Amino acid sequence: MKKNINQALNEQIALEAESSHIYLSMASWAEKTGYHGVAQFLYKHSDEERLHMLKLIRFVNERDGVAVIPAIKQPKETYKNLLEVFQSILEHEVYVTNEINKLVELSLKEKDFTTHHFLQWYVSEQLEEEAMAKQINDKLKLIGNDKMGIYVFDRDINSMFLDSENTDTMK
Ligand code: OFO
Repeated sequence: MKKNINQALNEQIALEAESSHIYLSMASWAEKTGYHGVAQFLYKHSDEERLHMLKLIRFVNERDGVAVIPAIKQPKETYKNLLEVFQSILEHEVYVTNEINKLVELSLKEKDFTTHHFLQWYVSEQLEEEAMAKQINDKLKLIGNDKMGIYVFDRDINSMFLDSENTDTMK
């Protein structure tokens, strides 16, 4: 594996680790605030980001690169409300998608077709994650400050959104 590809993949490993950490912090905030459904959803989302990191680590090592296990900075601890949480998630996922696109571009430039093929899984995953984050934000905007709406949202978020999520992360 070329050095610049290895380095770019290591940066993505760090970003997936950071994503997992951010969602873990959000999950903990939601749990403490009484949004138990949202907490469960975010704990699961954090676990998935960790699996995305692992998938990259294993790919880099299998291809004779060197995967670097990153230090992770402490994420934000408190949020104003659920809308702030899910708007941050949407912004973060859009950022991650841009980073994946840059990696895809680099793999093509370097004619590393194996890495290019491997990255297609991340391209699809980001498409799903951005769409889901956008849908959740739309719902929360409709609900506004309606307490009953928030109660139902928290109760139903896992059945509404987790079932459709990708479950073949490690394939
Ligand atoms: Fe790793 O899937 Fe989003 O960030």
